[in-house]
Amino acid sequence: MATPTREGTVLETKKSRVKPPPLFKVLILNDDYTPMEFVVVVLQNFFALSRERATQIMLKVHREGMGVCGVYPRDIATTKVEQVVAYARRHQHPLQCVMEET
Ligand code: TYC
Repeated sequence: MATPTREGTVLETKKSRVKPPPLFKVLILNDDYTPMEFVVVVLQNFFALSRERATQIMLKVHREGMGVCGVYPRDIATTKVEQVVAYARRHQHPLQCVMEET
């Protein structure tokens, strides 16, 4: 496709051959032992969610088994997963956090 400018030059647009970087969902999984309040605090502190949104997501995970905390580029998703799992283990809770390409 060619787009003439006012100055008379022609800008040729070219189809990009590079794919946009992939995005990853960060998910938390339900378990029978991690306290609900702990999960809400994790969602607020690591995913910058309001108390209300964090509570909604925690309850969805509690009822349905898993839920999305956020969507990020690979490096950021990897760091979130590592931080959440390390924080949960430090507090001796079995909370699981994983990532999955969108
Ligand atoms: N099922 C847990 C309980 O009843 C609460 C919980 C919610 C645990 C979400 C993990 O990702 C989770 N205490």
